[in-house]
Amino acid sequence: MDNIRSRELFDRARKLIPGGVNSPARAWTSVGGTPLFFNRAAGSRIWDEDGNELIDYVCSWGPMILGHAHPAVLAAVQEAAARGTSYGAPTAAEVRMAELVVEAVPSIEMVRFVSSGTEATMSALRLARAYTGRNKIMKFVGGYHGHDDALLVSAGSAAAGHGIPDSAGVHPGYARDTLIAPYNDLPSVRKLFGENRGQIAGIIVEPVAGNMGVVTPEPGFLEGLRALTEDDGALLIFDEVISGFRVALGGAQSLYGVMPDVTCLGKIVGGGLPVGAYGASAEIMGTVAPLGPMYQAGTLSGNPVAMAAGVATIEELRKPGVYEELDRKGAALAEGLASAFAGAEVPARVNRVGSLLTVFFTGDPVTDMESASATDRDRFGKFFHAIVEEGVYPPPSQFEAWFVSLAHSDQDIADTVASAKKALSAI
Ligand code: HOZ
Repeated sequence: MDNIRSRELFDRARKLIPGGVNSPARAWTSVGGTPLFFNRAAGSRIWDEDGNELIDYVCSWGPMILGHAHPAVLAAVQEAAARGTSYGAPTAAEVRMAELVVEAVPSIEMVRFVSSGTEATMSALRLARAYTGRNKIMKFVGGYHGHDDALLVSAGSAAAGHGIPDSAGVHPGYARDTLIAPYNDLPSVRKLFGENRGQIAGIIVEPVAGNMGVVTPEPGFLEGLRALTEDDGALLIFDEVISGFRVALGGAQSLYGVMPDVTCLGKIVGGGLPVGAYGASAEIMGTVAPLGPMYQAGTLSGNPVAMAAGVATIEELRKPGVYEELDRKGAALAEGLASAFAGAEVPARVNRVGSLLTVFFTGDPVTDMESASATDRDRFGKFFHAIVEEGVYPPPSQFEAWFVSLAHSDQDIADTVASAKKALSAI
C-alpha cells in the first residue's frame, strides 16, 4: 500500500508537533511504522492522503457510532454553525442535550457539559472531593481516564503503549493520594478501604474497561464496588466515556444494573465534536458552582455546534432496534475473527461487549492489565500492519478497543473476516 503522502506529512509534522501527533495514541508507537494521515471519511470507510480506502474500526476512538459523516449529524451541525459557532451564553440546544442525557442515563439527574472526556473525569474527581471532604481516589491498573494529573498513575491506553503509565510531571502529592488496585480484584479494593477508612473520596472505574483493550467486569465486581463505596461513604464514579451510549443507550450502568454516584461521558455524547459531560443526582450536583462551592467552567462548554451534533446523534440512537443491531454486528465480527484465528499457530481470543471488542493473541483469559500485557503484543503489531495492507484499519495498539458502527454493513464485516484470514497467513 502506497503511503508516500503520509510519510511526507509525518516528516513535516514531526518538526512542528511533538512526535508529529496531537495525541500519542495516533503515533503508532507500539506497532511501529508511519501513521496514516486521513482526509476523508464516510459511513464505515476512511480514506488516507494517498487515496487508500480502509474499513474503519477506530471510528475516532469511539464517537462515530452512526458511521462517519452521518447525514442527520451533518445537517444539524451545518444548521447550527450558520447561526454562529459560539456565544458563551446559554442555549436551547444544551437544554435539549441535558434532557436527552438525563432520560437515557439512569443515575443522572443533573449534568454539566464540558469539552472533553478528560475534563469530565477531572471535574468528577474534584466533585467527589468537594462532596465528601476527603482527598484520596482509587483507580485501577490499566484504567485510563484522560490526562488529569491524579489519574496518570498506572494508566492504560497510549500511556501504557508508550511505556509511561506513570507520567513524568505529575505532582507527587497527587500521585500519593491515588490508590491503585488490579481490575476485577475485589479483595484488593476491600484491603485498600480497610487501610484508608473514611479517607477515600471515590473510586473511578471504567465499568467496561476499554483502555487495556476491552476487558469485561466479572460477575459481582461492579456490585462489590457499589457495596464497598456505600459502606465507606465514598462515591462510585463510572467513567463511561467509552461505554456511554455504546454498550446500551444508558451505558454500562443500565446494561449491568449497577448505579454509580457520578457518571463521566465523552466521545459519542458529542457526535464527533468535542464534548464531555459529568452528571449525578441533583443533590451531588448541587455542589457544583454556581449552585455550590466547587468551581468548574469553560468558554466553549455546551458549544452550540457541538450540542447540535450530540443531540442529532442521540436522537438517532434512541430509535428502536439500534442496540440490537449494534450487538448483532459486534457478535458477527467477534465470531468471524475468532473463527479466522481458530487453529492458528498462536491462539487468539476476542473480548467483546456489544459493538466494542479487542483481539488478544493469547490462549488465556484477559481479565486485567497484567493478563492484557502478557499477550503476544509483537504478533498484534504484525497482524495490525498485515490487515491494514488488506484495507482494514483497527486501532494501532493492543491496549485499545475496536469500534463497530451502525454504518458497518454485513459485507464490511465479512470482508474484514476474510482480510483477517489473509493477514494471519502473511505473518
Ligand atoms: N481516548 C482514547 C483512549 N482509548 C484514545 C484517544 C487519544 O488518546 O487520542
